[in-house]
Amino acid sequence: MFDLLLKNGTIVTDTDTFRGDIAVRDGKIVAVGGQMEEESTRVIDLTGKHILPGVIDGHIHCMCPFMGCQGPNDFYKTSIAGAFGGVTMFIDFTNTEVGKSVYDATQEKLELMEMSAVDYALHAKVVEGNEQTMADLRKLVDMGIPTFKMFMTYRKDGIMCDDATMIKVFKVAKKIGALPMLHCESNALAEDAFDACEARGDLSWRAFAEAKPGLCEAEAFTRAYYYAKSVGCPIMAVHTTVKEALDVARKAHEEDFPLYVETCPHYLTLFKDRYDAEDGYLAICSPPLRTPKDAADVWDALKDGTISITGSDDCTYTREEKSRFLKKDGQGKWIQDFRAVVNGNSGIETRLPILLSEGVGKGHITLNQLVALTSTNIAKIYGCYPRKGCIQAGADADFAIVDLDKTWTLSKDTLHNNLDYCLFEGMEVKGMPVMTIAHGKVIVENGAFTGSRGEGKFVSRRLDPEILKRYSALAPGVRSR
Ligand code: DUC
Ligand code: ZN
Ligand code: ZN
Repeated sequence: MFDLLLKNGTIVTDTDTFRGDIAVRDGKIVAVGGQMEEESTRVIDLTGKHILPGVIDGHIHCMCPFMGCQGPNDFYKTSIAGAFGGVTMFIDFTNTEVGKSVYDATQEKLELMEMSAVDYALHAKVVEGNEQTMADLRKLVDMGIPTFKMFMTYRKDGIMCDDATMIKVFKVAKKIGALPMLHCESNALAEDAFDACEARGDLSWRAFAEAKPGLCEAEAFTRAYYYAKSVGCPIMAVHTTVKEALDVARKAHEEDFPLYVETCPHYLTLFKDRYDAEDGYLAICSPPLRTPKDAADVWDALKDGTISITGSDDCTYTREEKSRFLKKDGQGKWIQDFRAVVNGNSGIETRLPILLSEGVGKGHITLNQLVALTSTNIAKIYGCYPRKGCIQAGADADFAIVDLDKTWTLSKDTLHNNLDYCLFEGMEVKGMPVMTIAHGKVIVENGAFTGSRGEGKFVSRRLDPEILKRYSALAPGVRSR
């Protein structure tokens, strides 16, 4: 007797696509294969639908006070929005501050996350390199938190790690089997450019993008890689947007160095002309939006395997929050000052449909690559595979069911977070998550959320030593491309 039987769907993994049934008992997959006729409490006929492993969002910032703002979504709301986008697990970051231990920040954040309707895990954010921090990092690995993010910029916002701290963390991470994650933007270049903008009296939204060009990202990316290489420590470079950086990754991969790369859908579909609009402040995020040519380079890197994962970098702030520290002129127009705008945008719900439509639909990536980029590789790199990220007996019964033919329009009115705008407003997409299943329970069906607050559980992670050692452990075929 099964609890759930998914019949007649097309099963998609990172390597295969095949017709078959999936049987679930006690929240786990118990069988995957041909026609199954055993009795089941619930049987769902998925003829014409594709069954993907539940989407994992390894990069969100929820309930994260930043630049004087808090954001309108708590973890319950964010998990609901995610569920509508096929997300069955996400990973957030500790709200570490200078003078507050990363261990205490971990306990606080885990408490906030308990309301989530889907499974969750945590990365530690490191902002200083004292003895206490280094001791805490060891404790965190034992608690199943083996990934540590460092910001190479935002000095004035108090969360930047200086180079010496980065190197220290790399050394500790190497010893304890952890993976440092880097936000790569050169603080020196950014601060200098911001000062120059102020001096010439141009703090427009557009000037923001020009002040942090690809070079600002590539310099930090290259520096992080050189430090990592010199220490012999693997790293993950998040939200990567430019070819200069991707070419550095390609070189690292030729040497089989474990430099992993993430990008986000907004760098593939939104461009810096958004900053020319009066409400361009809504699109202020870091790194900034770039050009269609940059996006084409990023698609190439998704296709050739240089980029291993995608994340949303979901970091939501309302219109009021985005403009909280701005003033208007006599004509009611914004007096533009990009420094006063909190950085971040939403994406947990839109990541899968955008990658289905713009990526698979337009031939940039295959459906199997999409599965790797939205689930399997994330589980592998962040240490929760094969419990997560795959469709095989023994794994958690987490699925995103998609209808590849369904077209719809992205809009704040149809998405499920508490935002009063959507940067993708009006974008037509083809391919839609129509049902989400977490631990064998249907949590989104027929356009309704059927999950429950607090049903998500903390996922303790342990990194695969092979993936920490060599890039080819993740992507065996990729180096011979
Ligand atoms: N970038 C953003 O846009 N928001 C939050 C943090 C970040 O790195
Ligand atoms: Zn970042
Ligand atoms: Zn981020």
